[in-house]
Amino acid sequence: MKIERIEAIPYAIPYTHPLKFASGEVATADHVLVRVHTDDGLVGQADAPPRPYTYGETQKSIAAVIEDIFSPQITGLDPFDRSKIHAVMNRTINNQVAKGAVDIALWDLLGKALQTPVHKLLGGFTDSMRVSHMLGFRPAAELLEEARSFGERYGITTFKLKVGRRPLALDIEACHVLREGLGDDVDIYLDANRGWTANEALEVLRRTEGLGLSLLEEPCDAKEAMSRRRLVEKSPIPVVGDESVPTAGDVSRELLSGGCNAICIKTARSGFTEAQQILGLCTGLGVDVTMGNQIDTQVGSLATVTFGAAFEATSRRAGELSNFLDMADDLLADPIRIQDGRIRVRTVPGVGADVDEDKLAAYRLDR
Ligand code: MUC
Ligand code: MG
Repeated sequence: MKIERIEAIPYAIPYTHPLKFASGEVATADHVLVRVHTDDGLVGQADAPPRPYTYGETQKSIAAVIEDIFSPQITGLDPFDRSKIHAVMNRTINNQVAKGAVDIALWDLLGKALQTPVHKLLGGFTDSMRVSHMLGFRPAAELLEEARSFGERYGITTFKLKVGRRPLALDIEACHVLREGLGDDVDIYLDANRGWTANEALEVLRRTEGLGLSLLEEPCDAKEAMSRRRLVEKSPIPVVGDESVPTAGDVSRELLSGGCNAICIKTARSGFTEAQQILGLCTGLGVDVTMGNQIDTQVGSLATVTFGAAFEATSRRAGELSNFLDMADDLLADPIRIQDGRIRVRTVPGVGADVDEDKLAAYRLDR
């Protein structure tokens, strides 16, 4: 079997409720659907969500690097020769989201070729993941209403609150209102997307003491290494590296330099192959991991479930899997259902993210 070509299809689907956070805002899913075709007619696919404010990639840059650089270099290779394919792609530095999507599309292809669900190829630990819902910037009362309604409708009991605002009192109030309104059994954790300084983050930790917040993600810029290390040393809760750790090399640098002591794994920027390397590194060092969301569509969320459910360490915590609920529509032919706070893996060969071709035709931007 040989790779015949790689397609990078740009498309746009609006959000009904745009997500706002410290580093940006998403009002439209302006993503790229990546398809790897083989000479015997198999197609593996994956979703690439550009996040220019996080990694510098755009919809156009992802489509261009895949079609102009990766596709000609990879065409003719056997899709089972993943190390060779990665060595070829790694000649181009960065472009993590483009590489991640090609990697997931390759795994999808292998699952189809082997007639096996990819969550089983990866590890097959369990068949579903608990869902964590991400709460964007909104007034505290609206946040509580949103969390309550997601709890009632979907059985979700874990919430990640986007913080990193100034004045700090906005986020501090939101933490208090959510804890008081949701009770002690709900897991609440924070993600500042580098919005604060280390000292501001420490002040927030002091002023939310006793609320039982479980994690603090990317509180300040990890490049400010000295103050970040001081924050990690003083924080009573784990400090999670997210956008500072897209690769296994970044993970080892940040853990060794004390820039974080827990790691967010995102399949959208690490694919399944590098996500496995990151997971191995963390498991070996005894570092906790979370399964994050890059504001994914249903196609992307299914990739996260496929990976997260495959391993014990990634199944311990609820994965961030519900951003797609705020989109006006999606490409997935058989929509994801959240039942009792969980999303199940697909038991079909591959990742199981089959796309509705009529919807793709309606939302694609290249025709
Ligand atoms: C997150 O966890 O930070 C926001 C930007 C991005 O790249 O991912 C999201 C969520
Ligand atoms: Mg984050």
